[in-house]
Amino acid sequence: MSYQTPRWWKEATAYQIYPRSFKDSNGDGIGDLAGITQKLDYLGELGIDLLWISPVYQSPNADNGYDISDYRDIMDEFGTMEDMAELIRAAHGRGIRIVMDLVVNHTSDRHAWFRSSRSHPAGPYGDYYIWAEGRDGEPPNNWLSAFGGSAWSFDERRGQYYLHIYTPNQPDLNWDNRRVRHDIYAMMRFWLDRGVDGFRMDVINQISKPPGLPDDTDPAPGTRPGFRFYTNGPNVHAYIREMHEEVLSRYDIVTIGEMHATDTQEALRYVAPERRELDMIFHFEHMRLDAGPGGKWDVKPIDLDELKQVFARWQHALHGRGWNSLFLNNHDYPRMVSRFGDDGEYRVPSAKLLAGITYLMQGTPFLFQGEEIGMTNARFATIDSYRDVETLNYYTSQRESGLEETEIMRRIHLASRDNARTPFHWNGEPGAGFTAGTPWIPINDNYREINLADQWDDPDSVLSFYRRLIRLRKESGAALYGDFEVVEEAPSPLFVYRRRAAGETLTVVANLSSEEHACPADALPADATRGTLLLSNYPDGTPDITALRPWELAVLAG
Ligand code: TEU
Ligand code: CA
Repeated sequence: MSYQTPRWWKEATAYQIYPRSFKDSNGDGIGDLAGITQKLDYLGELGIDLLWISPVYQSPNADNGYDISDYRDIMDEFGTMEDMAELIRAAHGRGIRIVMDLVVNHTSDRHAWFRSSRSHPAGPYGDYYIWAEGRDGEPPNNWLSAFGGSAWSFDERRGQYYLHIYTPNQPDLNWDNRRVRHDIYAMMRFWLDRGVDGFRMDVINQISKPPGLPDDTDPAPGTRPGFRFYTNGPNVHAYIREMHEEVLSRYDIVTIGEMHATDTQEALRYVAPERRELDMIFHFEHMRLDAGPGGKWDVKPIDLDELKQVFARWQHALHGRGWNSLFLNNHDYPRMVSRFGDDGEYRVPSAKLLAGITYLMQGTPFLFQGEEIGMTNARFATIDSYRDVETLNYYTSQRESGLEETEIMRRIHLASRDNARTPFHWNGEPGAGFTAGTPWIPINDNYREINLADQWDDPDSVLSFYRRLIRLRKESGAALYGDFEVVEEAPSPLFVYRRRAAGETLTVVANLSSEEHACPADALPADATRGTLLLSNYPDGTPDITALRPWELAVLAG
């Protein structure tokens, strides 16, 4: 058993808010900061002590706030700087810390830096972005954008191409320019000095591009040209270390880097404390298991053995050497119960089970708004109900290449980011308690059956289970810091693991299938009885731990 240094952010339970869809306080159909402040009591009661709030800065919303036009101001629809100060104050008053989203791989094309860069190439911001000459009227290289088309756009005014890994409205910053980096550090200090408790860093492992911006003639399978060059690029660690020295090390904060295509070995270079870089990363190995050969839209069933292997690999690799984040959904992915569970007959037990197996591993849980009531994917009938730029671009490109409408919509129902972005269901009234007006994106039809008000006093609700789970984790040294071991005697569809700390052992027993399944007695603690049951996802607890019902979860002492 190796040692894990206790830290507040390791023991925290984090909750991601997608502000547009959380709570609208003024009836314009868009969630806002005052709405979040209104719901802090709810979050505190649930057991949340850390919020990650998706971007709230000034933004023209080409990518819902991930395109920032002013880092030092709040988006008009979300409120004012005063509302943000009030939210920080009110949260801190309840013992809840706040992490902002830091989007610094790119800005909006409306940011003052970009406006200046495109009109004054020789001016102070001329080199703030990545500009290059075309090749005979073609872009400088063959890199593709994450959201379709070339990663380069031609700027008439400047007469050059600029790089954008995301939409053309999100030009990539030139991190090789020292002044860019120091402007970003100053902006980070601006927020930390206002009481913010850390950052979730958007695509932070993509900030360093290779010299010469070469063509990618051999992209890794399932990825787009260019991706392998700028993901964990040449200077990324040097820049993050510099950021740590200049900013992060001077505050008691938490940092989480969003890192696609990052394995455990690379992860340790970011999160091993002696490296002085970041506290945690979000990796996506488990979030890519249903991507077929055609990528995220080519959805295939998740292989449970693979999921268990990914979980175990990260638990072992980081134990005693770094710290994990734990999550099964966020604003970019489908709802976890629709994806990893069964959102039909077994929605309630499978939503609980997924939370139980994920958040009892070693790491900091990141709940995504709505999962605590078991919200499901949205299956809007037509494309005009969708808002996400990635989804809309995908629809258009597939129509153009002749794919059938029904097949496109089937894929969108499975994989669209909007699945996670529909408004939170506060109650079963029209508007779902989210808004008194017209919501910016339709509300999922099932809000009358799935909503917080109905679950509040129901001891068997998904919500009540989350309350118990969060408390159990907080009160258990084994759950927080214990080591992790998969119990091999219990093959899939069972997932059984053990957490052990000095003087305490927990066994998590789960059946990830819609059929009953026997659990071998040698996979269970020797004295496993109802008396050792700490948590169950069925109303009556488990009558017999060796005979698991569909999607049954039991957490045992010992
Ligand atoms: O996402 C990074 C990212 O790689 C996404 O493109 C992801 O692969 C995709 O959404 C999966 O469908 C971050 C943010 O989380 C996302 O919301 C932003 O759109 C993106 O960066 C650009 O800022
Ligand atoms: Ca509003």
